[in-house]
Amino acid sequence: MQVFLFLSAIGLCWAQHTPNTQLGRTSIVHLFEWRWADIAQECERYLAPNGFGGVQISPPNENIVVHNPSRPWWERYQPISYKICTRSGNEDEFRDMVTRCNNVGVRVYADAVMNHMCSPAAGAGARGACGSPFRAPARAFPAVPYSGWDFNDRKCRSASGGIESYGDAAQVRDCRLVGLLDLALEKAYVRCKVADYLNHLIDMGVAGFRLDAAKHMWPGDIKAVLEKLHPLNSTWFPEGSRPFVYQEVIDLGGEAVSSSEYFGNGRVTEFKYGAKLGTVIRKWNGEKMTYLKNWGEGWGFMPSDRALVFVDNHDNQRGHGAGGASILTFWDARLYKMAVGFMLAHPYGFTRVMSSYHWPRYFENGKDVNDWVGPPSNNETIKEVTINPDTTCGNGWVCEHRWRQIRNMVAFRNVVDGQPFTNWWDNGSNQVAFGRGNKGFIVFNNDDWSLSSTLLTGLPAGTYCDVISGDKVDGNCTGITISVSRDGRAHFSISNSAEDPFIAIHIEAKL
Ligand code: QV4
Ligand code: CA
Repeated sequence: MQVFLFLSAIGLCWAQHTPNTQLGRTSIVHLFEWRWADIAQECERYLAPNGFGGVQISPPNENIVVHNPSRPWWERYQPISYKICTRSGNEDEFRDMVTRCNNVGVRVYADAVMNHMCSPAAGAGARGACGSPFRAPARAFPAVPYSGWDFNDRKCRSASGGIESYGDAAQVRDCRLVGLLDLALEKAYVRCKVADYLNHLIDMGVAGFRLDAAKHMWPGDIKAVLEKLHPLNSTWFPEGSRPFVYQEVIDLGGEAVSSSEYFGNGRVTEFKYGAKLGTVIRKWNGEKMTYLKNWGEGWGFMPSDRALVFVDNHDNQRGHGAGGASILTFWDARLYKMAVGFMLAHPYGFTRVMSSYHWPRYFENGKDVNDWVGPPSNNETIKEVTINPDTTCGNGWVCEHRWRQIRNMVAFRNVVDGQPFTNWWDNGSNQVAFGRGNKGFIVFNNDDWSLSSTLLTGLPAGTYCDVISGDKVDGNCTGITISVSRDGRAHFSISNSAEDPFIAIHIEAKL
């Protein structure tokens, strides 16, 4: 019995919490709405050389086409079929991306939309991005095929057929999320169709899945689909590897569905993380960085080995989903870099970095009326991600993952992987510092006055390059340097008006 439990933990559960990244690569990046051709190049030219573990991609299956008046990003969360055919590219381009990324050790995680198909609100004449016919009011999706029996219309118990109360778990799972036709995942047929789609992606080499709208699916139905999945492609992964699974469940507390119900299937998104970190770094509600001393489970978050964490995601960076106004994004670049720096230095959770595109954000009565605007495009074709001479991105792509401070903190996290959280220091306000064993140390000044302190870093004696203000290039530092004495102490000065009021050093940035 014990042996059986052990084996099933390894075979069915345990492996799905581990991300299948290459050893020493500890973060992934969401390249939101990028084309497969650009991701393939980015894996080779940037992600692999800079130690990124993988990429979360936008949903690869055929979606509805919406003109709103031009095409919103959110049309990709309205499936029409499981053909690999979207504005990001076709199946050949997808296969080429996965192959090229895997060949340089960068994993691909697909955003899997399996809770629903499109909304019938899309009127007559609507089409799929690949031309597949469908009639949503009749529940007809012949390219799968799905028909009326494959949806939860009879099972849902709300008056409108939509989710009316998040206090009722059955409604949340069986009724329509913003009108989207809810799939009957209790049916063997539907489970098979979804598993066939995911297996198609696995066979091409993906390393795992973000399960969209997981809160809206019964954990047992998800489990039944996961049990049908193939092991990962043995060209790149050890025999018998299971796909990494992270489930999108927004649990800020106080609802009928909670994150812990999903731990048996894989990791779960910890939405409290970005909401709280934004509140602290903005210094709202009397929060201060000093309180971050027990960040993690001490703040009521889920266990670290179950959490997928991020400062912002494609929804809450534009007011969708949850998290609220405290969420930090590239629009608040100075505070955002501190938040991402803190996340990547801290041992809690498996970390995902956001990479966005610009949109004409415009608030009316507190709401961004352009929250729907899709990626940079020419006549509906997504624009290429161009690279400027200074390594930033052009054509409207923000590429936060290429910002020096963020890129270097991704490397910091790899260097300190497995090291304990040590040498915490704070001034009782918003100046804090901590180390990761004898491998790395980070100091923040988010107060309105300067920081000037000698702190115990835990690092070996030597001169270190601050990877926030600069880079170590050919043995020299392009930013400020920090001298650690033989007792492991170093003096830090950070002006409150510094462009980036934080300093990070690690043993691979020793000069
Ligand atoms: C509208 C009305 C509805 C009405 C419906 C039908 O708002 O009240 O019932 O018409 O008449 C788009 C529109 C939305 C529209 C809907 C259906 O924005 O106004 O409903 O289409 O036509 C994304 C966007 C949604 C978008 C959806 C589908 O955020 O705005 O809806 O894609 O295109 C909860 C969930 C969580 C979810 C989060 C946003 O628990 O799971 O909301 N997050 C994920 C994704 C998210 C995606 C979905 C789920 C759905 O991260 O990007 O929603 O797949 O917290
Ligand atoms: Ca559902």
